[in-house]
Amino acid sequence: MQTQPLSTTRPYSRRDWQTGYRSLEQELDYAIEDVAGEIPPELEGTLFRNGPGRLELGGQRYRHPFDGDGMVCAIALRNGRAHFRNRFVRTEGFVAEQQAQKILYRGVFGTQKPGGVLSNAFDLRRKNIANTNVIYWGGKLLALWEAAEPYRLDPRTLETLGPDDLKGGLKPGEAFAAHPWVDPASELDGGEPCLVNFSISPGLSTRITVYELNPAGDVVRRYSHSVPGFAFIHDFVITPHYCIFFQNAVSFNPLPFVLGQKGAGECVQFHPEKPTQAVIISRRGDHEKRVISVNSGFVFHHVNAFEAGKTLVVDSISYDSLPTLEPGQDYREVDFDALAPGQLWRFRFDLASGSVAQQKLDERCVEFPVVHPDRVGRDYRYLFVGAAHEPTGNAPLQGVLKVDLQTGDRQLWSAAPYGYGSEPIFVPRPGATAEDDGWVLVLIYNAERQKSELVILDGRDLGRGAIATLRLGHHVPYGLHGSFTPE
Ligand code: 3ON
Ligand code: FE
Repeated sequence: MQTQPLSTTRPYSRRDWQTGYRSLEQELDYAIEDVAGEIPPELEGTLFRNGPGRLELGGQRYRHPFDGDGMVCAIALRNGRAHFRNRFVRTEGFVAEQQAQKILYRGVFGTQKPGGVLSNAFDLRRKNIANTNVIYWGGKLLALWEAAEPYRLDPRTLETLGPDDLKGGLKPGEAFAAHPWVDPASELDGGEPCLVNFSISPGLSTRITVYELNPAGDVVRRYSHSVPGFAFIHDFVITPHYCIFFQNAVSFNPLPFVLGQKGAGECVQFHPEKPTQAVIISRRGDHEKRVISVNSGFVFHHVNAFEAGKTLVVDSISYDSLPTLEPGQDYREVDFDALAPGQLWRFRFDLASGSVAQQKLDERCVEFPVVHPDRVGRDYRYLFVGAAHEPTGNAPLQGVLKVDLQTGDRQLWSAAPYGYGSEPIFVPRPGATAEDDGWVLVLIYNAERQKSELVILDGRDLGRGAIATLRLGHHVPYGLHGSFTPE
């Protein structure tokens, strides 16, 4: 009898992957000349991306990349040519630390000030690091971090203009989450687009505040609800009539944070045996709230949601468990095989009966989903998502998966074995009618060159491979979210 050897070959190497977690200290401004293939001339606008640009300071590494200082990249595409620019967001804390050249603030995910527990105990201040998303709305470019106010940047130079209170729409101390959605045709605004975002004010009970902004950037509606217990809600979803929040089953023990032993984020514990509370808030009238329990696993990101009669359909990326770093453990030494992958799920909430049906749509490890901007909150056919190379198991993102929710067809574009992925962005082709007719833009870290490249794919057929590869002259550390604006 023949036995098959256990396969030890992987499409990735952890050593390679790690090299993407280096700070990019330089701020650059140059025309991208090294282009393979052709940038479609109709693809015009600017891709903005945000993420941790600095991962250490004063000889001390940050404990977690989510503590890294926000650095925004802008790749402008015009007439088939491209230009790169990057700048750090000069938040108050960043400027102070830049001057001191040492860590002055504790990070939410466990970065500590030098000097041990004693110098960290009872320091409950938070450094706004503006590192999670960047959007262009109401004529403003805003860098977002979910625990504080947005920072406004000059869209041409990326120079930091300062904190922004949305023309007084945000009260002092109020946060603005990093996951706004644009409702492409808001019913309460005569079909105009409307940006919908939220803030979480955590505590013994949690206040969820929703902000709806018109295209001029005014907060035209704001409404709040309190839910019992602590909440860690990173993202949400909208439909024309509802906002839906997944209040993951977590508890918070502030003691190690207060005593200077852990970051606040490290004091959040996930209880997989307990259900998530799906908080469904009406976007109109008196904004009534409805709560439905669902066994969803832990959800950071949602894909989209839509209404089908009395059913609310929510598509999300779910984890069976949440990773925790052991004291002293380096995040770059992660054992991918020991962690739960993020997987695509569909939840159907029956608003009449309060029952939920759920279904895993795919086994593959995925993160950072995106849909056509005109399909946000509407029944939709296609999604694109950052994906692992192999169809099962937990692994770093190395490509883009396209899922046809109508036929079940899937297409994977992979940059393995040397490419490491990030959030794809879908840009519709001007004048197109088909939902997948556009381009998928994804920043890939190429570990062989130790530099990054922007890959442009054809949304209709990922199998065509890169239409264009724009090779940067340096790396960009693995980022979080971004957006494309035709301007
Ligand atoms: O103390 C409370 C708990 C808490 C965690 C309240 C709080 C508001 C201070 C808080 C803060 C939360 C923050 C600041 C969250 C920031 C999250 C962040 C920067 C990123 C989240 C990313 C999520 C995912 C799923 C990333 C995936 C990345 C990969 C697959 C790697 O390529
Ligand atoms: Fe996110």
